[in-house]
Amino acid sequence: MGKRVADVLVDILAAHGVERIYGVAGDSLNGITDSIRGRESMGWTAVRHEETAAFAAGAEAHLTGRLAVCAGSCGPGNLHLINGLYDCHRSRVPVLAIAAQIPSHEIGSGYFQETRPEHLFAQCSHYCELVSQPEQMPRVLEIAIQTALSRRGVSVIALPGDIALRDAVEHPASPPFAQPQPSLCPSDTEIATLAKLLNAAEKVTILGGAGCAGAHAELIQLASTLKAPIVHAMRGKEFIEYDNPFDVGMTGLIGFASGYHAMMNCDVLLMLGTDFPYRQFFPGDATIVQIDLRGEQLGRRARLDHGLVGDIQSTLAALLPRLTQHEDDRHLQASLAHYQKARKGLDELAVGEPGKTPIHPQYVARVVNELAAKDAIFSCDVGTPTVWAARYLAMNGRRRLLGSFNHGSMANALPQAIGAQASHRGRQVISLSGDGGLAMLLGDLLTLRQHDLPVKVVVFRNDALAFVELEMKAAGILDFATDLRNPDFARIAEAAGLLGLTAATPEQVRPMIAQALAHDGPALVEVLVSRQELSMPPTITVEQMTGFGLFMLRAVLSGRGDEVIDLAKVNLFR
Ligand SMILES: Cc1ncc(C[n+]2csc(CCOP(=O)(O)OP(=O)(O)O)c2C)c(N)n1
Repeated sequence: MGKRVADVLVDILAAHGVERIYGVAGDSLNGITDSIRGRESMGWTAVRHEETAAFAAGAEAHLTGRLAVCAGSCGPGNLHLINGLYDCHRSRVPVLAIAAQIPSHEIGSGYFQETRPEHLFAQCSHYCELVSQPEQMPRVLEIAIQTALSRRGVSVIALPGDIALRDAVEHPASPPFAQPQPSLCPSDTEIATLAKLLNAAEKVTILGGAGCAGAHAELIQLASTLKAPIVHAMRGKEFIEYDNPFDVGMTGLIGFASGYHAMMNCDVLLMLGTDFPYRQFFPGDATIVQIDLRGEQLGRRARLDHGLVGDIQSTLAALLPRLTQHEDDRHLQASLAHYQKARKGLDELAVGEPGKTPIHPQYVARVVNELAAKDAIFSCDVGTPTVWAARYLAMNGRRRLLGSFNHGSMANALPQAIGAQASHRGRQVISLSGDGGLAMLLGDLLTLRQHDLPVKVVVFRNDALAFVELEMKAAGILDFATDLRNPDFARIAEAAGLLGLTAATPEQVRPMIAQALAHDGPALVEVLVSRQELSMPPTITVEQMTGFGLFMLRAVLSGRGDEVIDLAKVNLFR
């Protein structure tokens, strides 16, 4: 039997090093699943919800830098991919989505399950095309792959089930070539101008993001030459925080005071490969310089004095020889001292006071950090788990951290852990899940057993959509609609074939997390944590401050004065 279009598709993916496709099977995907069946070099990673497939593919692509693939059957099947694909696209990871389509001759008739994937996915992809005849293959697929890799984002091909099963037309596929890795550096004149500016500056602060990946040595040398504190954005954490004597933590809505002050007190702010989004956390009167690989990012978040296009590693390598060593380190020392104080304050919150319940979630994150492997891969749910990960997980250059840091979607952590573990069987993978987040894609707990993925899920069970509750309070609104009436997650885990544990007291946290990490298989530890731990930004705006005042007033008037006391106990400005 000759090759079908689906065979050509799977051949090409395999030739590009794709080892698995995440998805949920369906009639319109039969050509593809049938082509995968029996292959050694390609597997089908069945999940229980297509959104999980997209998040999992995104995690794999983030960790490997290579193409990862997900698939959904026609209509609702691929529609379920969409939120995960938005996340992949906004995180700029190379993912190909195969959106199966209804029979080609029915398109336009309002047929059963008919949707228009080319329209649906247009906004969350760089390339999105319908394959309406076999002759388009393999070219459309090759363009989709190359676009996802070179523009770093999502490509979608909509493939009707009948076309997938048709005989392929003999068009030789191009063999995959090594992806180009150009260095991009600002012009000599621009580098000279920047060097002059920095040499004359007294108080420089660096704000680094994910664009600093691969430039650690240059970044540290830059900070050392300029005596500059380094603040990092959340996506920069895994690339910047480690082996970094200039680290002063984070700023922004989930950051803390030292990062905030280092940014606010500088004369020159140097933004390196970051799309840090919060305008209110930028200094008003400092000179701001931004360097980014993509020109369209320049000036997007803050008023700029200078914008340069270049990759961080090449740009810093060109800049460093032109810089003079700064001797005055007062700004650096003040920022580091502030960081130490902020760190101490955060660490003091991360304690398990014997017998005191509910447990501080900070303590849980700290214990996870202490017990996790040196090369663990973490994922954290949007909500307070992201705050705890930002504050208590220490990166070391080998650990990795996954989250929904640009798209901000709940329920990301378990699916990302699935993608991380499926693509890195030997690594320890830990999902820091919210109870709301876990429940949202709870069905995919079953995937851990289905594929024997030894993911460890730590559930911050606070019986609330706690982050939203905090936002309500900050806005002066009484919290409402945020209660969660939860099941016993440990028993659900047990029923799903996982080790399931519940830590109800601080004394149980460490041994249970240790037990889960040592367990030879998937495990879930739910920890009964406090709902009212404030993960406040380092400084809050006047509107938010007014909000907190308003909340307290309303709480008193509605007989919830005890909460006011709880709130008052917390130092908002740590
Ligand atoms: C898909 C989606 N729905 C809603 C939101 C709004 N939202 C942000 S955080 C959050 C609460 C998360 O709750 P949970 O997972 O229990 O974590 P917690 O903050 O309670 O620790 C919600 C509803 C979102 N970001 N994404």
